[in-house]
Amino acid sequence: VEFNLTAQRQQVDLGGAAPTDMFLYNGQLPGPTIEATEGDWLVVHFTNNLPEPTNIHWHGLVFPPDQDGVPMDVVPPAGKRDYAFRVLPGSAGTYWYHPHPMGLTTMQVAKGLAGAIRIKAKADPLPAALGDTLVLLSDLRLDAQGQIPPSTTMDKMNGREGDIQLINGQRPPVLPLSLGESRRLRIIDASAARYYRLQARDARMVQVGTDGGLLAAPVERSELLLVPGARAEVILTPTGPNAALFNLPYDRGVMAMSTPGSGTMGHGSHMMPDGTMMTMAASGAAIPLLQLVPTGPPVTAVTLPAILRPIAPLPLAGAFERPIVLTEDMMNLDFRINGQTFKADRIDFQVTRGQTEIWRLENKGDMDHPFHVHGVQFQVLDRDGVAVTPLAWQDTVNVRKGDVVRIAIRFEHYTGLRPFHCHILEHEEQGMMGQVEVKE
Ligand SMILES: [Cu+2]
Repeated sequence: VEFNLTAQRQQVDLGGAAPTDMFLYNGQLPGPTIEATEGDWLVVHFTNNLPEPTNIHWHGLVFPPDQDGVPMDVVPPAGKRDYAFRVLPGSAGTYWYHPHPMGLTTMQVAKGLAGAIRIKAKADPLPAALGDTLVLLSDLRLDAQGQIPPSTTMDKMNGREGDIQLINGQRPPVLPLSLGESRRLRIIDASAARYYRLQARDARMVQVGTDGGLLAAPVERSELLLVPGARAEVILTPTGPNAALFNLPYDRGVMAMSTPGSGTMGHGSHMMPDGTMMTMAASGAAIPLLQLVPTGPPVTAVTLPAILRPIAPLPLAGAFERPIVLTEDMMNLDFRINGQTFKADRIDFQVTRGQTEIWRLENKGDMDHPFHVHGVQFQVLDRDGVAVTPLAWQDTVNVRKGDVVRIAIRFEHYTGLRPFHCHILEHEEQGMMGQVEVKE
């Protein structure tokens, strides 16, 4: 399956004071959806028409490291390269692509570079009558001139959130869906820092998939937390007249400025070098993300299969438990893994191909961090000692402030270097990234 992708600078009329200077794939917001079937070879002919280096990371897919756009492996302005890899059998699911160049990722994503990847199954257990709708969540910030401003110091601390929440580049989106009619949604959090605490109102939400494809069985959800980089597949069915998908407030520990002397220093507050006090920010209001609008009379819901696919637990006997500690240094605005900020020429540790390890992710900071590993799907074992169910394949897991999350991880197919990092892009750029070498 072949695609041509060009990253280009473009003026787009977003209804602001002036056309907005954006970076887009093939002139589209979001970029074109890449579709393939598990087992296919995927070939992408990429051209960089941006005025700066860029590359493409295929978030969530398992493929050789030399086909990954990792921070130092960039395409210069006016440069071209092909990315080619086999989409492994068993990897049907929802993925996405975005740039990952050293120090430039946040702003390139903020300016519009992201797109969805749909990997179809050879035999899909979900009925085709459910449809298949991509929901790519992103956000946008425009200044008074209608432009996308550079990140502020606060963004570097909290991660950059735009105040305009978009679905598939649109606002406010509607989904035609009649009472009782079920729709399969593949939801992608493609924002640089925004958490989505999704709640269906006047509608039923059943989760059928995570980052790495389908769950073993459908699970009914009253809410679902999606963190930057992560995906979920859900079946949404309107049950009442005001059906909508809402985004509820979630406290991920972001800081807000307060006037000097207005509060007392406590857990979660920081005095900045200029004397400004930062304290935990209050969370916002619930906002409707997606309205479900009936197009006809009520219909009978499609029955979901009770079993979707088998998921075998990774073998844990004799697995090495590796401590990975996440910390924040607010004074220096850096974010660390095991006490160190990212160095491109440092290998943080080595693992053996095919051997399962347990990574013990401990967040000693005041903010949540969504932890992502390139080129692998892992299983979350437990959170603060409590088993996480159901068993699922993930490449991104939220490590809440104060939490210990243990994951079982096995690099099965390829050797080489793999980055792992916080998917709040500013945190990654401020150092919260490392490299594991997978060796034979
Ligand atoms: Cu982080």
